[in-house]
Amino acid sequence: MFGNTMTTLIMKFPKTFATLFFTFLLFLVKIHGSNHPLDPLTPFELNQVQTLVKKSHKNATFHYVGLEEPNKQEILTWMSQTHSKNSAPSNRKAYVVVRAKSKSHEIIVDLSKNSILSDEVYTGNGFPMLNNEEQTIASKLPHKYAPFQASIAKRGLNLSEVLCEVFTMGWYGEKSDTRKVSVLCYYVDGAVNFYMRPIEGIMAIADLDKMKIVDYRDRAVVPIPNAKGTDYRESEQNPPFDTRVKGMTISQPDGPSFALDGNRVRWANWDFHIAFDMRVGPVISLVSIYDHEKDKYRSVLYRGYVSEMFVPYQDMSEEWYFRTFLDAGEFGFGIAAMPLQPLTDCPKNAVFIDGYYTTRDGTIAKTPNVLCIFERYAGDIMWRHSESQLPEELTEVRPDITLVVRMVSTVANYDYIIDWEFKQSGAIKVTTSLSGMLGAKASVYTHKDQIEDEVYGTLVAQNLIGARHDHFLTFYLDLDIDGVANSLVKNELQTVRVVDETSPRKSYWKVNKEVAKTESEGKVQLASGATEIIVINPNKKTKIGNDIGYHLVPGPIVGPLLWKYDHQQIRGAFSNYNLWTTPYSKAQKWAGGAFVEQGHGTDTLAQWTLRDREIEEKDIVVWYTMGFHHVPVQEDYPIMPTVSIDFQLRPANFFEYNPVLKVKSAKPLIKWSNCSA
Ligand SMILES: *[C@@H]1O[C@H](CO)[C@@H](O)[C@H](O)[C@H]1NC(C)=O
Ligand SMILES: *[C@@H]1O[C@H](CO)[C@@H](O)[C@H](O)[C@H]1NC(C)=O
Ligand SMILES: [Cu+2]
Repeated sequence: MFGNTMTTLIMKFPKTFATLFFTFLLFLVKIHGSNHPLDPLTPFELNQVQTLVKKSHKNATFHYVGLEEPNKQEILTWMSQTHSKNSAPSNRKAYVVVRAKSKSHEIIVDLSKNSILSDEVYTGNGFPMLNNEEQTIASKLPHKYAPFQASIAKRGLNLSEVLCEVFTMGWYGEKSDTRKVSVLCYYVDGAVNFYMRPIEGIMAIADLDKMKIVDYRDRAVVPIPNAKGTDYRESEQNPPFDTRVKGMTISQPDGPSFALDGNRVRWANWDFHIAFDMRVGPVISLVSIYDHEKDKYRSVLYRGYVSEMFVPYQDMSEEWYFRTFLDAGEFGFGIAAMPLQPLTDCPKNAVFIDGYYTTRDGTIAKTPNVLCIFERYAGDIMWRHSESQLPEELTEVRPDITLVVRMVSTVANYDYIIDWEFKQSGAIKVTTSLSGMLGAKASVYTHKDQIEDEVYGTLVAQNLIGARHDHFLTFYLDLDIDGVANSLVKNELQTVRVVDETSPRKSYWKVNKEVAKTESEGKVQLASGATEIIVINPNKKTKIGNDIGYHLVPGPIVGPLLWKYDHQQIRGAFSNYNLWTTPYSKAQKWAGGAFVEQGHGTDTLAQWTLRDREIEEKDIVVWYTMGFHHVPVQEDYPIMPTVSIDFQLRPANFFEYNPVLKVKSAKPLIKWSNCSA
């Protein structure tokens, strides 16, 4: 859903000062060290895009502006040759999606030459991402619409206390040639948690290009749930209170152990690049890890990010059935990102990075503190052993200190916290944590015993049903395990029956290695049993002969519960498998396709992989879907305690032995002891 425009700072650039400005920005670029070909577009470049595009499309509205990724080979060459000389990349390009005269345009801007390279009208199905501003404007349309005013008056409500939001409508087989959205409303009336106070039974449909209401329904009058008990602000809570815990903090008196050089991060044995994108949020690139045995950095992950999300609600009523959101491609996971709050969203030792993107008319928006990076020590153990069998007892323990890159995206009611956590052991743990508000529906019911029909959810408070739904997040993982050519290995753990008399045992299990040859073999439904997923470099082995690889360790396994041929499931078909494997293709970046808003699901992973391309010993991309089925409970009301799901990439015969064997415990804190003395 959509982000909060209040938190974005719109910076308008006076064109008359262009030259001065250019010089200033060059200076900014220099001091901010934007010197990497995968850096996000700088404010200067975003401004260039606006100026160039508006020359040919005066009234264009902007829907996406992002880096047009250079060819992978160029990047790898740059990394190995130019990078060391620290020269800035030439050949910067932007990929731009605008609407002009009711048509979607895909434009490539050559930023280095300050010209438009190509401009093509998109003629396929589906529409671009919504921008924040059109959502804000559309959400205010009902207030000036007479039938809506009458509906509000009929319910005895105060129109000034009504707040509406824009919801995308999916696609259910109809002709979809207009950018229509539904506008659904809540009754604020002094309550900040308006999500718990929906005005049920009313729905306006707006055309976003014409920016007017084109359809309107008032079907039923449903009681508005009570405001009492909905507030989540500390200042508004009444006794009894929970026991207050004592304060706690992280202290790094000697400073952090990571170095941030522009967008490049170096910490412990890791080296990687981070970027912010208005569609997918954080993008992690060129991840490599230092191997002291080989005395070099070895590649692990070329690029990783949330390529799409799918949140289908399970309520079949007229104002609800279409709520099957593709949050990244419809609302922009990056646009919806919030400025991180120091000390609470990220600990005291965090370093923050700002994000820039474009608004409706192409001017720049800034989300300050959109990403944070911090070292985490949560009292966990990296490895340990106590030995009491020897003449002298011994205990060796290493504390686990890790590095986290975090973003929080508030897609309307839901808050998604995305953590990329790097461990010295070579593991990368990716966690999605969910909090915020339930998608809730007003109801006549005040007690469960009254309910006899299907209400599609849980009664979480009087007159309020928390609607059932799923969350699926599909991660793009272009793994380059010690090089580009990789293979996907499915290790099937299989029970073997011992039928002869060779052992007193009647069974054991073994590992059956299967190398996926084509895309059809690269689709995996993990729910089926014991399958280990390993991406290997088939051309490299350890000294003792094992395949060099990385293990994809899944979190809780979920699969789709909807019928495969249902419209929303076709659009969200990338959730049909826990894992897909494709050969790298620059154009295939988003699991649900480029134009997902009202799209027909013709550009998803499910479609691409029908070609059944070869994936053995190729530059492969693994698409992993994490998720959970959400059956709401009363504890989710009025705000949900965080739920986390995760997966890990862990070295599997990548190193010759435990890569943290020689890790020393953290340096003693000299300043700290002085300080406390
Ligand atoms: C741009 O919009 C203005 C105001 O709506 C209109 O008068 C003008 O004709 C439009 N220009 C183009 C090129 O569409
Ligand atoms: C409606 O709400 C507005 C804004 O809160 C308030 O100023 C006004 O007095 C209210 N009107 C009525 C009739 O309660
Ligand atoms: Cu949920």
